[in-house]
Amino acid sequence: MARCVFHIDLDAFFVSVEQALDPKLKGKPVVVGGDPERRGVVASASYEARPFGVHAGMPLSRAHRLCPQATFLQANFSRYRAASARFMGILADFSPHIEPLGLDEAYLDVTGFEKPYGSPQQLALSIKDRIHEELKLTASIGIATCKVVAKIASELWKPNGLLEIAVGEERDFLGPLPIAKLPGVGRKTEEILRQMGIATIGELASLSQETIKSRLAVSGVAMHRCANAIDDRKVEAPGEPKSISQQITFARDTLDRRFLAAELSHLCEEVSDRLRSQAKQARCLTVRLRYADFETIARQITLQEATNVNQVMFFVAFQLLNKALTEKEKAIRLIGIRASSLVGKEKQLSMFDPGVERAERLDKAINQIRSKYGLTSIQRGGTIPNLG
Ligand code: TTP
Ligand code: MG
Repeated sequence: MARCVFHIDLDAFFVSVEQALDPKLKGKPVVVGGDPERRGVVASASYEARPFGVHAGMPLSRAHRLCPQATFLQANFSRYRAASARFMGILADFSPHIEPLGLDEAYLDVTGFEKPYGSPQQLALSIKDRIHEELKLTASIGIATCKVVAKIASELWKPNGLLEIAVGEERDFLGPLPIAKLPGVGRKTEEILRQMGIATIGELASLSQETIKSRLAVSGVAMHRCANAIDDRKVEAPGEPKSISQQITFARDTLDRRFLAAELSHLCEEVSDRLRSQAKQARCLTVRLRYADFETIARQITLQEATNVNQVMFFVAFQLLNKALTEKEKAIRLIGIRASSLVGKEKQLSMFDPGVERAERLDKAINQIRSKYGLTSIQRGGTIPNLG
């Protein structure tokens, strides 16, 4: 039996949440991302700002030049998280088979659940109504027999869209669309395909699998299957996160070690908090640096013992930062930290005072760093040792 898969994506999500809270912003060009005088990028642009060429990922300064009359707002993540939780709650009322893909997007397998509504379209309209009534937001919904077709359909009919691709019509629907509409086809892949004379999904679909495999290896095969609307991926809640990361772009490029260390310390606090809230520990820590010229490097270490202790993470990350700073004297634009190789929290050693356990872990980490980078590379004392 054919499946009935929905892809649901909220329209201009961050902006629409702001417009719902402040109706004066409705129908106007609005950009969420931050102050256009400062560095940063557009996170979300209202549909009224898009005809001016404003889109997500563009520097705010450029968005301001293109559309100076737009209202620029700082992102307010707690608002978006709250709206997202309510959005997912509404979807879960229609089917238990839900796969969130971020804050404003989800797949829903409604096979069999459409019966009481009369048709998949009627069910989709009920979802849209509830989202509108309860959240004052609009959603676009694609309906198809598989994920990839449903996703392309929802994106094609934005905003406030509803597009159903009937069973058996998937390939005819995909055929004329440009290859860039296929998920996973980025600029590089698009260029390779263009060089092969492939501009549409239909042209990609008609290639032999061997031809595409020889140029794009395994990812080419996956794309080729999608282009032929062969997609049996289930709708299921994603597994555990593989890593937790946090990064910050500075308002000004800097080589100020004290400032960098302080920022790193904040990032470690945030990541270790998130690890602890998920009862996870990390075995691997990575510090990423992006220089003023956009060169990006990563320095990584695998710990002998997994941790989620802020102090331990900071000491380790600080050494990785120091090492990178010694290697290159270039101003830094962005710093980030990633905790990966996550494991469930070990059982608590209840006989010990947690403070003792923490100190032991710190000692272990310091010893490990010393053996790797030398005895003088790390010192106890103030939080930010030896910055000179
Ligand atoms: P999207 O669904 O890609 O974008 P959108 O909801 O703003 O607009 P659309 O109507 O085209 O769906 O992303 C959802 C939210 O994720 C978006 O509102 C803001 C955030 N986001 C970023 O922070 N940075 C980005 O580069 C993108 C693409 C999205
Ligand atoms: Mg969206």
